[in-house]
Amino acid sequence: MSSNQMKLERVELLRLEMPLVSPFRTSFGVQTARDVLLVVAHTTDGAVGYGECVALAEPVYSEEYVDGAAHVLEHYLVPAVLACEDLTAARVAELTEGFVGHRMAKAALELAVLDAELRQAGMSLAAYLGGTRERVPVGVSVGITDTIGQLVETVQRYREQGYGRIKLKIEPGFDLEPVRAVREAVGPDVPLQVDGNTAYRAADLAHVAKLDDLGLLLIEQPFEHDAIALHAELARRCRTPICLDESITSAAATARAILAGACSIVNLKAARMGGYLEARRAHDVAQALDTPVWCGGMLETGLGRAANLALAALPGFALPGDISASARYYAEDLTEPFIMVDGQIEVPRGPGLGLTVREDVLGSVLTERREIRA
Ligand code: OSB
Ligand code: MG
Repeated sequence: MSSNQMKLERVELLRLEMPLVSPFRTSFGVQTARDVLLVVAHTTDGAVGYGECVALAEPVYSEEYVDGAAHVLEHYLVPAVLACEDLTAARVAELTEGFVGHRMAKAALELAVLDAELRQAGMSLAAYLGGTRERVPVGVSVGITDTIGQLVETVQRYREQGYGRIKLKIEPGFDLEPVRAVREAVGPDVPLQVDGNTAYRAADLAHVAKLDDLGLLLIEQPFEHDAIALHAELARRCRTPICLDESITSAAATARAILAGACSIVNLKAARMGGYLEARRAHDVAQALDTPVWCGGMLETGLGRAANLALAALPGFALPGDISASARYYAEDLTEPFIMVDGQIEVPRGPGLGLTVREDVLGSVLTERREIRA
């Protein structure tokens, strides 16, 4: 075996119930806690790696959901990888490509193997991916509220905490008026963007295009994931850049969306496209097409956020990411807490994800543990 090749001895699937500091409402519904699935890879040499699966509890952001991800990992993906005698993270995608879809589950497994590989090699994930920055600018994603007053108050609280860029979740019935109220409250210079999470339909085109008057940095995914032509038509009607999230399921999908004129900015989420290695390829495609990217989030714990910070250290990440400080999500994070300084968070430099799991916190939120052996 060459030096970076490994064999897995066992894989643990951990389920955690992490209470959120405040409910997070999108057009998909409300989340009050994060139902986290962690993949822990143990190699025969004693190396350990962690991968956080970002699938939500219900199949509303994409077809994946956390019970389904746990099932496909236990019965299909993990056995395929456990059987490999000369494993590297780069091989996980080919070992599991016979199983269709399940990109978030595959991404979590690949990340666990990659973390183990890099911890063994003493290299950080940022260095492995080709990150060039030591800290990255971040923003905050603000959920839908019952009243416009509550939204303005929430945004002002985040502004006081130092968040430079604000993203507002919108849906039909909660869009022009609340966004205009926030714009008036924060003034013309604060970078503001919106995210429709696929809640709008073709008949809403003219209405969505009215967001163009609000001085937004970008409009994220108002229409369904496969509505490429519709997003391209919106882009023709707006000066505001259109950004896609749910549509971007691979590096190839990144190229297709950009070349179709459906977006001029891309929200990169590694898990949505099957892993950090595919996300790196999507970043390179976007760079080749002169299209800026930024790093999206899925309310990750510190482990998933460490990986996102490493990705966001790449040169094409020209806009602040949805990578907020630990305190925005969890009273007790799974890792040492991430802190924001001057609107930026430091990229971890230790081997692999570069952080340790706080076993006391893990013990207090653990709801289920399964082990799969070779
Ligand atoms: O669309 O970016 C999204 C959370 C869950 C599902 C989809 C999205 C989000 C967020 C959270 O916006 C951003 C974050 O993790 O801070
Ligand atoms: Mg989004």
